[in-house]
Amino acid sequence: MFDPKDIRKDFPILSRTVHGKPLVYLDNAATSQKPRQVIQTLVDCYELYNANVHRGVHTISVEATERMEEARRKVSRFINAPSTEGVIFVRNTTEAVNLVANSWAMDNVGQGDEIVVSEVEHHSNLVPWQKVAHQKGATLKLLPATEDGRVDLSFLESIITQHTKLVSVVHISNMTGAINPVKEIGRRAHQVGALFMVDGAQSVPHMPIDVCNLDCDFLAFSGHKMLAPPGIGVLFGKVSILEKMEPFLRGGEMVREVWYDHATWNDLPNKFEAGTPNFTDAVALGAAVDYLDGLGMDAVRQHEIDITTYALKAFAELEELDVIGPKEAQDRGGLVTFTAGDIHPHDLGTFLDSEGVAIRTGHHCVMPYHRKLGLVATGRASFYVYNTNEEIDTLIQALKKALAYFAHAS
Ligand code: C6P
Repeated sequence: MFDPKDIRKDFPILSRTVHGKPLVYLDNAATSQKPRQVIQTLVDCYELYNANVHRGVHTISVEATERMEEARRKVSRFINAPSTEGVIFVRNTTEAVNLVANSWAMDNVGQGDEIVVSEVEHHSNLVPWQKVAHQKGATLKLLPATEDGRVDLSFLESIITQHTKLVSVVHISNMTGAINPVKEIGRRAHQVGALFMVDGAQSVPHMPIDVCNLDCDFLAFSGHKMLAPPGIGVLFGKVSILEKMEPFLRGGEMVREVWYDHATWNDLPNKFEAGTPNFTDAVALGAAVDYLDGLGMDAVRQHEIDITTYALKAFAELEELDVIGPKEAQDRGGLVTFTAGDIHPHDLGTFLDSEGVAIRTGHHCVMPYHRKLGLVATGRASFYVYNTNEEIDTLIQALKKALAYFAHAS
C-alpha cells in the first residue's frame, strides 16, 4: 500500500522546520530529498569499503568494484536495458547529452545535416546541439509545441526529414510538465534513419521506463532527481551504436593498451568512464533504485497523477493564477508551473519560503520557451513520493496569503 505519510518517515530532512514552520518541500523537479536507506548506503561506502574501483586486487577494492557493478545491474533492470554494457555512469543528464553530442554527433553530423530538438527543451538538451550545429555546418531545427506545451505531432513529417541525423527530445518537460509522445517521435526519427535520444531527467524518476519499448537509441537521466546523491547520472545507449563511438573523455580506465603515441579502447561501458568513477554515488543510486522498486514505479506514477489532480483543482480555484501546460494530470508529470499576474515569481517564492514552502522560481533553464510565451520567470511546485495533499493545502494557503499581501502592497 503506497502511503506518502509512511514514506515520509524515511526522509530525515522532511521533519525539519524553515522559519519556524514545517518544511513543505515542493522543489523535487530541481532535486529530490534522500531517504535514510540511501544516506546509510553512502555512510557504509565510506566506512566499510572505500577504495578505488576496477584497479585493485585487494579486498576492499574488489568489494567496491562489485558494489558499483551491482548498482549498474540494478539501474539496467530499472530501465529494462538489454545489457549493462549500455549503462554508462556519468555525472548527470547534462553530461550524458554532452557525451553524445561530442562523441557521436561530432563524428556523424556534417554540413547540411539536421539535428532536431523541441521548443520546450531544457538548456541541457539544447546548448550542446547548438555547438554541434555551429561547428559542423548543420541546422538545428525545432519541433513546435502545442498550446499546452507538448511536442506537436502534426509537425513530425515536415521537421524530421531525410537530412535529419539525430532527434533529441525531452520526455517530461520540467517547465510545462507535459509528457511528450516520445515513442511516436522516435518512430519518425528511425523512419528517416536518424538516431533518437530521450532526455529522461523528469521521467525516469517518476514513471516506469522501458528503453526497449521506447526504442530510444540514447536515454539520459540524473540520480539526484530520483532519491540518489548529486554527481551521478546515467547515459543509456544501444550497444551497437556505443561500440562505434569514439570516447568522450580520455585517460585512465577507458583504455585497453597505451603506447606513447596512441592507445586502444576498453570494452563498454568502461570506454566512456574515464578516470576514477564516482563509485560511492553510483552505489547510492543502486540503493535509490531499490527504494523506488520497493514502492513500485506504477504506484509512484499513480500517486503523482493523484496529487497533481488535487493540485490542479486547487490552483484552478485561485483566479489570479495561470497554470501552464496540459489541463489533465494524466498528460503531465508531477509538477505545476504558474504565473501570478504582475507578482514577480521570485517575490512569490520568497514569501512562500517564509511560510516554510519551497518551490522553484525563475526560468528553470528553459529560457527560450519562457521567452516565446512572453515570460521572464514562472513559479513551479513539483511533487514526489513523499508529498501529501495536506502539503498542497499548505501551499494553497500560503499562496492565498501571498496574493493578499501583494495586492495590498501594490
Ligand atoms: N532540471 C529543474 O529545476 P542535470 O542538472 O544535468 O541533473 O539535469 C539537467 C536537466 C535536463 N533536462 C531536464 C528536463 C531537466 O529538468 C534538467 C534539470 C532542474 O528543472 C534543474 S535546472
